[in-house]
Amino acid sequence: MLRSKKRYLGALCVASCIVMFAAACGSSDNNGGTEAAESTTANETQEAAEPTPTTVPTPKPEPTPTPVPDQIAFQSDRDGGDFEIFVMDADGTNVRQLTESDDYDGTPSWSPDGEQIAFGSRRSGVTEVFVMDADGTNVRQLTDNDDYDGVPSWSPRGRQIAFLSDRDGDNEVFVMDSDGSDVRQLTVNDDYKLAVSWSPDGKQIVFDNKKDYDEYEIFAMDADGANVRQLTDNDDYDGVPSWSPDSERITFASDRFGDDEIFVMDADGSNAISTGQRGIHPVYRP
Ligand SMILES: [Ca+2]
Ligand SMILES: [Ca+2]
Ligand SMILES: [Ca+2]
Ligand SMILES: [Ca+2]
Repeated sequence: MLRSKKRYLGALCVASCIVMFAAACGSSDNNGGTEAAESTTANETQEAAEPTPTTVPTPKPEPTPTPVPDQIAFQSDRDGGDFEIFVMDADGTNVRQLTESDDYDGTPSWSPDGEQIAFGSRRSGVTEVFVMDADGTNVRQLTDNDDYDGVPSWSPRGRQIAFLSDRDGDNEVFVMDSDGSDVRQLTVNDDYKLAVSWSPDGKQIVFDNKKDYDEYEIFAMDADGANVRQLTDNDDYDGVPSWSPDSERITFASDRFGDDEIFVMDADGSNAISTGQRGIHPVYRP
């Protein structure tokens, strides 16, 4: 009984609202107020007995977004000895240790969907590229040979991983599918490399290349290794490049003015300017 009474009152309220709205819109003469009031009373009784109109829009509750805090992966030897990989919320809280080995674990790279982390580890004797789930479980070894393989950089769509390997005697840029298959060597020369970064649009890979320390220069190439372009050319250090989110700029470190400073240039190497800030290893926020 109580429920049917509530339903009745609810229908009554809806009906009167509709009628009042119609009356306010439709009445144009001076007696409208009185007439509207009268007809409201009459219609209330009549419409209350009829089914509740289905044209009244029912406001849908807005879904409440679940905030996922920005996270940062990093390597640290805070426990002494070898390095491990950690993840924290971007405000420095909620630090979790992801690796636990007696050897080097470092250079973490997030998969684009944030579900996995590629990294370099020396746990099998020489540094190799590994992948783990973002909680540190399900570790898979992607490279397995007697030479250095490290510094992985995930492609923007997550299908491939660029990395450095010295399997031909010095570090070169390689690419493999994200399951470790189909390894391709992209650069061939006698120089050493420290960093590799895939452009967010997927089209280019930038890397640094040195003949000796002072001659580190930055190069870019198409993602298949073709069309290598030298972007810097001077007698000073230029290294550890990283793409802007729109793939149109590159940030890097250079000591061309004395100290290591953070620079920015266009993707073709033009318009290189110093930010005036000392530092190394700059990375744009995605
Ligand atoms: Ca370790
Ligand atoms: Ca190896
Ligand atoms: Ca080589
Ligand atoms: Ca240089």
